[in-house]
Amino acid sequence: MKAGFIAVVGRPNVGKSTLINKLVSEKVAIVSNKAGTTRDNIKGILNFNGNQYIFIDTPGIHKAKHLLGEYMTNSAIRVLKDVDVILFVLDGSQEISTGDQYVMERVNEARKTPRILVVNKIDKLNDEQLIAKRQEIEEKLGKFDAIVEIAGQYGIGLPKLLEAIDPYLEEGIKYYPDDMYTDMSVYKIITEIVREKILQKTREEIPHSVAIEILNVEKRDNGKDKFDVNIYVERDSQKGIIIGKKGSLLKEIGEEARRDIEELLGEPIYLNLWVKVKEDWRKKKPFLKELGYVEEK
Ligand SMILES: Nc1nc2c(ncn2[C@@H]2O[C@H](COP(=O)(O)OP(=O)(O)OP(=O)(O)O)[C@@H](O)[C@H]2O)c(=O)[nH]1
Ligand SMILES: [Mg+2]
Repeated sequence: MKAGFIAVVGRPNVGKSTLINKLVSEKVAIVSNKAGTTRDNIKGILNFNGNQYIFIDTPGIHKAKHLLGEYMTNSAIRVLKDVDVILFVLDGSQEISTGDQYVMERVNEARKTPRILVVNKIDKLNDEQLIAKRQEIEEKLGKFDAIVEIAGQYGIGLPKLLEAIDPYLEEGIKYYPDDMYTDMSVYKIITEIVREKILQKTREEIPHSVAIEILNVEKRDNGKDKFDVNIYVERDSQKGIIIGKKGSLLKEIGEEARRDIEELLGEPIYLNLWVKVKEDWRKKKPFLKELGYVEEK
């Protein structure tokens, strides 16, 4: 029996959350094509071949422009020193950028932690491009304890990735029960799924301007709990967009979120969504605290 904590870091949108969902075969982390989808560290746990792999999904590391962004980047950086190994994930289909180098600098600050470079999205590369990518990595990022090429979304390269992680797991330890695949609470699952649906159905500034909070939970005699959920946006105009024509978009968000939540919880629920405006909430510390976007001390 071996076990270990594995930080999954990288710049936004490289596919960290998609990879973790695939590894644990459950949807623990929400995913979208918008940078900045993940806002907190979330654990995804895989028990495989007698080993326990505890993956920590983190927000994309970037130069923050507001308090929420600062919290997000700090959450990712904070775990680097406390894990057994770091997976530094790159989008292999894009040129290595200053954004990736910024992540590399943060990884280098956690000097003692072993690091594996994960080149993701190789489904988009041909053989020639892959060879050029290897060269580019050596020139721009230097050496790693291991380099693994994968396409997380399609499960390509994942056995090799687990093999590369194995040497860094600790002998004789197990941290979580076998049937546990995440550390997320029911509340967190609900708010994250609602946020995912909004991210997937809106564009531009809306995905980043949304925060979700559970207002009220009512136990019903029929066993179906009713959740009242607030969706906060920063402007009146955003409220109109999320509600949509005659409430059509909000209805769609609610129905899809409910279906996903019921599947994850294994029981039916009622889900009521409300949209409220809270100006510039991303810059307001007390509100960020209320939402749980505060650093654990
Ligand atoms: N072609 C391809 N696309 C992928 C792959 N993995 C992820 N993607 C896509 O990349 C986008 C971002 O995926 P996420 O998993 O949300 O990325 P992330 O790194 O967690 O992003 P943040 O949470 O914003 O930091 C989504 O549109 C995914 O479908 C892959 O292996 N191949
Ligand atoms: Mg993510």
